[in-house]
Amino acid sequence: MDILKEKFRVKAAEITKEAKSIVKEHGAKKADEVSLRQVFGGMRGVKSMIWETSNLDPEEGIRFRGYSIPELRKLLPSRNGDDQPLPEGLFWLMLVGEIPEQKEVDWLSDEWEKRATVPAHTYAVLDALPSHTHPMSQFTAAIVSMESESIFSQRYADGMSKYDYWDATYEDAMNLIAKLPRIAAYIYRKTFHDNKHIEPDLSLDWAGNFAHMLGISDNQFKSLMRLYLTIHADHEGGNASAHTVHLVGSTLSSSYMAFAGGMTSLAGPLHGLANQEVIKFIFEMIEELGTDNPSKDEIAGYVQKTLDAGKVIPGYGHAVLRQPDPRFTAQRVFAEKYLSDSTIVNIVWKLFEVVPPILEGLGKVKNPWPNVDAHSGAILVHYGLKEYSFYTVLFGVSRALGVLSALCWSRAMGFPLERPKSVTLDWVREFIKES
Ligand code: CMX
Repeated sequence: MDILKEKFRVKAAEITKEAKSIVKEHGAKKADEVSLRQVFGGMRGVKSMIWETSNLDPEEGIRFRGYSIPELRKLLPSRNGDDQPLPEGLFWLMLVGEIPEQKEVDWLSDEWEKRATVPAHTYAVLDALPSHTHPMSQFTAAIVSMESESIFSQRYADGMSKYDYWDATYEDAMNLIAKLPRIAAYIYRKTFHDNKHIEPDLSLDWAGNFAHMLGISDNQFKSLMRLYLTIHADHEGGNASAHTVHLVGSTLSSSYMAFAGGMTSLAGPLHGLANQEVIKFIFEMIEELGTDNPSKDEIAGYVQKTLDAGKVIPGYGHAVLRQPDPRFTAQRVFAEKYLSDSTIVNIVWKLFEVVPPILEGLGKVKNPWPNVDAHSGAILVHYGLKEYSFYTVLFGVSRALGVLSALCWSRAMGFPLERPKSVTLDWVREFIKES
């Protein structure tokens, strides 16, 4: 058994025992009450699942196993003096709750490299799709096509005991995460660079090699990818992509199917696709205003026009957060260090000054502040990754780390099929009469 799997086995046995006794002794205690507003309003805030890998505070933002992003930037191992953390370290932390040592992270980089070969038929599936297929649809199709390799599905068909589900899920999670950068890079080079692919550099780490295969050789871009793939990894369990993986996974479909479900969810413009929408919005604004150095007044006018047309301002607002997203701030810190002269980054910073008061003025937006998607595209454009329809794939590669480590926990803890209750409007009418 590999070192990470053995650590997970021991932790999971301990926590599962504790969880069982909590439910036995305290199972009747009320964790929440649900209002009709929540029933109609997308279940905001309803406490309804266990998610160990991260937790989101409305004011403070995300903490991964108790650590904030600035803390992780200091504590997680990095590569040869790079000042950004390695996503391998975050995966380790999310899976077993411990900050790994450098040698453990190096082991994980090597382990993922060993598991990274993508089946030939997956490339054939991608090649069969028309070139105008959105990169997120390509990404999802590729993931579904690899279900044929699922160890969980094979072992289940052979009659696996439920006590071994976690083991097969761990194997699938590790294999899938290992392969995602190659698939994503293949989609990018096929769609935007005449199908000219770049061989992996086996001496690099997971994110660095991904940056290399995308075809951007700048070392700063490798560093950015390490940061990017770390901060997008997890945002507790209730967000749409994570919750989808949790729901689909609860049916015992494989990690491949559950993760593909999560990716279809991430591909919506109110969620992960907002990262492409932000850059599209900025490009269209530059075009309409006829300048890449617009004044704050010009930006305010364009924002107002967008709202008047019944559209949202992408990259702003959040279902849980009530402050600027620390993932936005982490990217801003990176950009302040390396990209303060970038025209497009400066537009993002001006939007940060202009948009919140306008959204606040609408009197209905609960969070007028920027989210993670408000900043990411501008940095990518600076390094030459301008094809914004690809951006959500980058988000998806990162999100695998959180949702698949959480799926290992769901399987280890033996969580049942998820099945909340829906009600009809007739039920609501009766309920109102009676209450
Ligand atoms: N621009 C314009 N209007 C906005 C807005 C924005 N950025 N954010 C919220 N609103 C509006 C809502 O559309 C809603 O209007 P109606 O009452 O007319 O329907 C009202 O304000 C109240 O919404 P809310 O309670 O503040 O926000 P929700 O929890 O319903 O929605 C979110 C959250 C993210 C979908 C919303 O803020 C939004 O659409 N933002 C823009 C898209 C975006 O950036 N999404 C990415 C989120 C991060 C991620 O998942 O990656």
